[in-house]
Parts: sequence; structure tokens; C-alpha cells
Amino acid sequence: MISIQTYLSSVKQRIADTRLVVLGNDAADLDSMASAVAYGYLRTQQNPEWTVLPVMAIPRADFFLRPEVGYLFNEAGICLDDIVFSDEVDFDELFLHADLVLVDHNKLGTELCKYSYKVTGVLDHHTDEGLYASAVPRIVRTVGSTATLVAMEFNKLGVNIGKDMATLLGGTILLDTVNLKTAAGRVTDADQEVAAKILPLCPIPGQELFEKLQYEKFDVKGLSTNDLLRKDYKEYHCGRLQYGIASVHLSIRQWKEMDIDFAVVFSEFAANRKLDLLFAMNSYNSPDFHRELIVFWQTEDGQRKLLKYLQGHSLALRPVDGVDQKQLHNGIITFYSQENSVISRKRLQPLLENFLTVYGESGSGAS
Ligand SMILES: [Mn+2]
Repeated sequence: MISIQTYLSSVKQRIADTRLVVLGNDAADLDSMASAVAYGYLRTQQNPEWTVLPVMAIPRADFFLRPEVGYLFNEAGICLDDIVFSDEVDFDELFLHADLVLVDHNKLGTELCKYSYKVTGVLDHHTDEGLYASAVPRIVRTVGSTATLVAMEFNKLGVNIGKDMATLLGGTILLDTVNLKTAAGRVTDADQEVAAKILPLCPIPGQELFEKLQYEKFDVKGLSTNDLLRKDYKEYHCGRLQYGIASVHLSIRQWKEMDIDFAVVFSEFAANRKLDLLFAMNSYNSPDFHRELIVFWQTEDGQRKLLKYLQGHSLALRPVDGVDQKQLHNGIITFYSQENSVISRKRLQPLLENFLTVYGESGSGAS
């Protein structure tokens, strides 16, 4: 069994021979990055002649915004020099000869969707968009972590999981499922089964691994508002409307303390990306888990309708004490506490998509 490190460094030397690219989602969180590396490794074990290249969907310069990934890669013996980022490859050239497997998403983002015809495999745990019907494997299943689905593939194909791989997959599952805690509403039986098999192989005890990852993920010291917004950010299109959802790990109150003008920077972030709407889903532990939601939209009418819709879908939003709605030159920003903390981005985004489809059709100017 070769190490993950040996696999990655050998692939990096043969990028031009790539037969298969494994790509995580645009937010490039731990699950996306770890699943891409692990699945690439698996396919190489299965077919050693193939060069299978995991690509991280962010520029290398943005990697520092994900210290939890840096920590886990290091524990799994992965050297960052051997990781390939999206600004280090020429996708046009790669896809002359390579096929594409998507992990942790099942629909290519705007920039890469021209390579849709190259998708031959999907492993994901988001809402199924029903694309790439002929992909093999095509596994889109509600589990806590894509890493769980990747670990199940190791099992299915009879490939051993060594201690480095157990660290990489096990750590990812722990972080994604909030330490396998049922109350957090993310863990499924499949995650539990996989974790029970692979965590004993991992040199670091599960509890310790989870606490380290959680600490790194929620450590936002020294980050600017702009960094906080792009740390874990996804963008979507719905008809003419373009919207973004940032996942941000601090409370609105803390954010305001760190940057008194954060609302203005927020609206500028939206303007620079030509977004009609921008959301931030804030989450923090104090000590219990809390969620908040920030909504920026150009029209007050849109805001009002959206809020009504979200309340109808049990988000249980209420205004945050002491942080008032703000009228900015290009829109309105509002701040809510989201009492129903089970609704994550994975669940909110399909709701928004449904709302915006109807809203877009009725004409965004209609009242
Ligand atoms: Mn995921």
C-alpha cells in the first residue's frame, strides 16, 4: 500500500498524462478537498496505470483561509507542495484527454460547467440535481459527509484504508457530523458505520481529532470581512438572478466588533461579484451551537417576500438584538437569529432556489 503522499507527489510529476480529474465543490471545504484526494488515491489503487489528479477548486493563495484542512493534511502526511490548486492547471488542456469525477457536489459551477460532458462519476451528499445520468459511479445520497461515501467505495472495491487515509477520512467525517452527534442533525447510520470501522485505525483519538479540527475551523482571528466571506463561499444562478451564500464562523455581534463597517464591505462584496443577493450563514458555539442569517438584497420588496417564505419553511428567524437593518446605497442588509439551527446551507440553498425561481418568473419588479 503506498502512502497518500507518495501517490500525490507521483501524480504531480505526471499532470500532462492525467486521465481523470477529481474535483470538489467551489467552497473547497475540508470534505471537498479530503474526498478529492482520497477518491483520486482509490482510483489509482484500482488502476495503477491511470494518472488520477485531485484538483482543489480554489487558488493556492486562498488555502490559508482553511486552517482545518492544513491541520488534517499535515496529520495525514500530505505535503502541500504536492496538492494541485485550480490556478495551477489549464483545464482546457487537461480535459483534452481527461474525464472528470465530481465529489461533494453534483452540478458543476458556472466557470467549469462547459466541461459537463466530461463528467463520468459523482459522489455527493447534496440535493440531487439529476444531472450526469450515465455517470458511473453516480452516488448521491444523504449522509453527513462525502468522505463517508468515499470510504464506502474503498470497502466496495476491496482497497485497504491505512492510517493516513483513516485520519483523512475519519477527521472529515467527525468535523462534518459534529463528532457524530445525533443532536446536531447531520450524522446518519452510514456515517456511524464507516466511522466505527475507520476511527480505530487512526493514530489520533477521535475526540482529540474533532476538537482540533473544530478549533481550527472556528478560529477566525485576524481575518478581514472580505476573508471571512470568501473562506467558505458558494455562488449560484437562478434564471437572471445570481446569488452567493457564505458560511461564516462567528456571531454577527462578534463580526461587528471586529469590523464596525462590515455591512458596507458585505454589500461591496456583493457588488464586486455582480450578485443580486448575498447571504451569510453565521454559526458559532456559545457553548451551544447557534445559527444566524444575514440577507443582503437590492430590493426591499424582495427581502419582505423572502422573509415570509423562509418563515413558512420553519427557519424561525427573529431580528438580532442591537443590530438593526441597514439601508446601503446598493441595497438593504438585515440580520436574523436563526432559531432552527438544523437548517444548514445544504438545506437552505434548495429552498432559496425554489423561491427565486417563482420570484424571478413573476418579475423581480412585481410587488
Ligand atoms: Mn460536503
